[in-house]
Amino acid sequence: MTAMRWDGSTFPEFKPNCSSLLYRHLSEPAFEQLKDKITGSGFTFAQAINSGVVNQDSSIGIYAGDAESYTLFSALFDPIIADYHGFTKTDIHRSNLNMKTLSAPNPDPDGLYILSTRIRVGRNVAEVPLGPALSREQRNTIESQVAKSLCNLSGELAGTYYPLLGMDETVRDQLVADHFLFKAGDRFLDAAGLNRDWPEGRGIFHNREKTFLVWVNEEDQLRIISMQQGGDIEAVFTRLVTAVKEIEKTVTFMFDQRLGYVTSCPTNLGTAMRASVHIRLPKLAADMPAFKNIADSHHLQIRGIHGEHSESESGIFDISNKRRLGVTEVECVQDMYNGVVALINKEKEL
Ligand code: ADP
Ligand code: IOM
Repeated sequence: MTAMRWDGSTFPEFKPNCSSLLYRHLSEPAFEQLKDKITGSGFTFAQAINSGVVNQDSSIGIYAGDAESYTLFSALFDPIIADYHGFTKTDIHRSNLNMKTLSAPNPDPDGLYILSTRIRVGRNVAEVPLGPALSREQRNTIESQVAKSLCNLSGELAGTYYPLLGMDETVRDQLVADHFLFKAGDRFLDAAGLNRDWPEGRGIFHNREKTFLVWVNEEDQLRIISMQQGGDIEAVFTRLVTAVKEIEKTVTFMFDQRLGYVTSCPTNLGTAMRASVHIRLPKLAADMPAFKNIADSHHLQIRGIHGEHSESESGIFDISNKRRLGVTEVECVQDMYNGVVALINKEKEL
């Protein structure tokens, strides 16, 4: 796989229909100030914004290669972070994993709208660069350390690690189609340097029921996932919190006092949590302005049925919390729950 590259020496050209946060916040003076900066792990400003320059349909378009990227390139990261999360320079990350403070009873006990619920967090290992700046050896070491830690989990979390290298293509395609595994060849990740040496160093761990899964070395080094059919959000959250606490006993994650868990994409900073439902809303789908209005007022993001950059099918959408930094984990799930209740009420009304 050869990633597309732009040479980074002159201010990038943006198409008239480009609406990425990179386009919105990259001024010519900021570009001149940043273009020759390079982090301690050798990550350049051109690498940071390459994805958004070559993929002009990016929603964000910028990636960090290490924790230092967020300070060295702060003239661009800070306004993007403020725009996406509503998080300013004086704000501080907050965490709350206390299930008792969440109020999210199943919003669809009869199973008329919600097909499945999924909550994931992104995590990266402390003391090494993030995915876009990792060397092949560093990536492979992370894979073996993380796989070893995961294989020691017990009870409901016990499972098996399946490396992508050597995985049968039909097995892999089925895991992707069933929404368990990340897809190959994502052009946004490719241009961010996240698909180098593919498929080496990547894989998926899951328990027997596929209700607890961990992606290894995709956009983040770990994506810890809890998911199941139906709308029992509290059960999904409880399993996720248990799993994260267990993994933290053996793997130290990259963490920053202000920005929380450090992730390669600024949208995932803080909690790195995306709580979503796959939900059937055919009537609202026919009235997108009303749909978007409810989504915006509840800080929700609307994705298609195969995740980011995919389309909806048969009136089914992926609805999740948008803000992840400056809000706690409980608030992320509460945002999703409150919004989903509002969407179901509107669908019933139509
Ligand atoms: P991420 O959630 O890690 O940001 P994506 O948006 O690409 O990444 O989603 C990854 C996969 O998870 C996709 O196959 C998507 O359809 C699936 N997915 C997301 N939410 C749900 C859900 N509530 N139920 C089932 N699958 C889901
Ligand atoms: N998180 C990342 N995959 N995404 C925001 C890419 C983009 O559209 O810029």
